[in-house]
Amino acid sequence: MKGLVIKNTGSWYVVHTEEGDINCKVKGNFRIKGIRTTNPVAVGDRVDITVNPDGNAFITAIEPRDNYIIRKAINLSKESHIIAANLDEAFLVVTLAHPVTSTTFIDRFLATAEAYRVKTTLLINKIDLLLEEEDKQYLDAVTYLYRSIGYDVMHISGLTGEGIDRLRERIAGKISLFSGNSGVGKSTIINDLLPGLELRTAAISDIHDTGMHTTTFSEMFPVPGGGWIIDTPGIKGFGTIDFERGEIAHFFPDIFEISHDCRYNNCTHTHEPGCAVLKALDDHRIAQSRYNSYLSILDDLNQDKYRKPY
Ligand SMILES: Nc1nc2c(ncn2[C@@H]2O[C@H](COP(=O)(O)OP(=O)(O)O)[C@@H](O)[C@H]2O)c(=O)[nH]1
Ligand SMILES: [Mg+2]
Ligand SMILES: [Zn+2]
Repeated sequence: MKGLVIKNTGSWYVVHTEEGDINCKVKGNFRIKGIRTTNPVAVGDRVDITVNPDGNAFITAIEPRDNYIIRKAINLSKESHIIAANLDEAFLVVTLAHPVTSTTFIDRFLATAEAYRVKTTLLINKIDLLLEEEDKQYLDAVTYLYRSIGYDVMHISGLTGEGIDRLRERIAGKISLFSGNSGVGKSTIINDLLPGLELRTAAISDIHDTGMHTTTFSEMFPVPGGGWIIDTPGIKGFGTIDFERGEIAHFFPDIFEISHDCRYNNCTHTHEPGCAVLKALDDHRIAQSRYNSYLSILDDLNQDKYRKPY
């Protein structure tokens, strides 16, 4: 029987089939070549399952994935966790206030999504809180920056419902991943989109004070009329995969475009003479925040190098 993996609780997978949702275990070895993952099967996987006469059900095969997104484990075990597979689109929920999402976080997410070829839209939530002229100008600047790079940017409020109808149209019939820091309003937005679901939402103070949101299991919810939403609770950092030093710029479209004019084709855009990126930074044709995010990934690689045991 064919099905769709809609939940992963660690040892069990819930598979959605025409005969209902079935709890399954995994049989067989589905490791991705060259990557050690904590979960061989991921939410969003299209699978074959077999139900034994004793009632135990097993996932026996996974269809090839169109794409997938991986997060490195927080520890140094070099293991990765597949967050979700077969995505049509990712929505990164960010807030400019309460809490502030850092541009580094945004850019690292976008770069990782570029690497996996997952189309990403920025959802700027809690715009009901941006009332001062200064806040509005900052909203405009952030919106302009990411639109000019080529990303879709939507302004929404999970609280007032502003922009939610447009978002509902966008996700119709698609598999959409929602991600973002804790407290930005993911659950609130998903509840707006899927009435009746009633995911737990939390006051920001709760999140900080009680250290909740410790589960990292993704879950898929059906959209009325077709499509699925994938919620990724508790994912703080996102990415980063094992970028190659010379490859990082490929995933920053604004930097990549200009890097064609660098004198050396192995330019890291940090110190090299004739670097078009450094020149563009000087001329404000590349945003300092984007360049800083680029450097932060480069820096990770340097640190990793020192950490490796050879
Ligand atoms: N002012 C305002 N608060 C919001 C909005 N969306 C969510 N919140 C609040 O932000 C807090 C965190 O929301 P939650 O959905 O739990 O965030 P999550 O951790 O990303 O799932 C809750 O107190 C929500 O009521 C919004 O658009 N405007
Ligand atoms: Mg939540
Ligand atoms: Zn350069």
